[in-house]
Amino acid sequence: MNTAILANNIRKSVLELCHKKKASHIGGAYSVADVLAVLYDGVMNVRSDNPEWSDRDRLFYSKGHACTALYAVLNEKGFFKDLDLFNDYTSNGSFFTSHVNHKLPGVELSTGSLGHALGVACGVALAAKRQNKGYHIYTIVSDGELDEGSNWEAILFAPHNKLDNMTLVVDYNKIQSFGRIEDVLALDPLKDKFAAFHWNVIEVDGHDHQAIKDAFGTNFDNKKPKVIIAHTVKGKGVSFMENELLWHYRSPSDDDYVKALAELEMNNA
Ligand SMILES: Cc1ncc(C[n+]2csc(CCOP(=O)(O)OP(=O)(O)O)c2C)c(N)n1
Ligand SMILES: [Mg+2]
Repeated sequence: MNTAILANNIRKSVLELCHKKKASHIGGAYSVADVLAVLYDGVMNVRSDNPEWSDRDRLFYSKGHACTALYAVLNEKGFFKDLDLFNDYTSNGSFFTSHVNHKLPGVELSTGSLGHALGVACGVALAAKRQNKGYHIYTIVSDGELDEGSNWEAILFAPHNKLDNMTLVVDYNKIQSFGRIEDVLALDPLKDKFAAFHWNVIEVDGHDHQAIKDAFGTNFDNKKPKVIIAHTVKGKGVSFMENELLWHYRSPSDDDYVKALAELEMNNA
């Protein structure tokens, strides 16, 4: 399966989950779908048949509200062979909670209270360095999430400790829950801010799979951590959801579901 098909399958699964369970956050799941597809299609060294393998690469997925995209890619990659994502998502007693749950195979950290995963990732990266472990630590944060001060402590900490075994991805979709980033709390010039904090910075179109792959593959050899600022579109993949604030919280109606699925099916034709 190529990454384009994987990304489209992620989007179809997300649609199914959000429609069937009347769940939110489809917009943020769609903006990050391509980054996840590339990460899990050969960038990250993980084993679905042994999710706790000690030398695995780690992903700390901080934007836990957009759990459907992470659950979808793990499902596609065979991490949930003994589980039933589509039936059990948000059901009482299920680990498929509506924010990311670490009790699921392949999930490192429960997230949903924004602003925590990058600090945890720094700790794991520091431990890996001290133990001479070769695995890589990935973190994905959303853009609105960068309003949380805890992120900036971690952004200071990582270069100070020469954590070049870390890669951070910012899903820069320019929209948070109640408004546009530039209106609520502007981040630009984001690249300059990371550079001033001594990170290696790469900016990419977060829907261009080759560009994302190249960014993950770029090594700087200067002991600094790397951040990939992925310029994305909230709701990417379904025309009437793209760049629309509404789709942060709205779940697809029956009519929306049919229209959205028709668009996604066209990509597989
Ligand atoms: C600490 C904390 N405050 C508030 C919320 C409520 N909340 C859920 S998503 C969100 C913002 C979503 O915008 P963004 O971070 O840009 O995510 P994305 O656009 O990728 O969905 C907020 C404030 C939360 N989950 N955690
Ligand atoms: Mg956002």
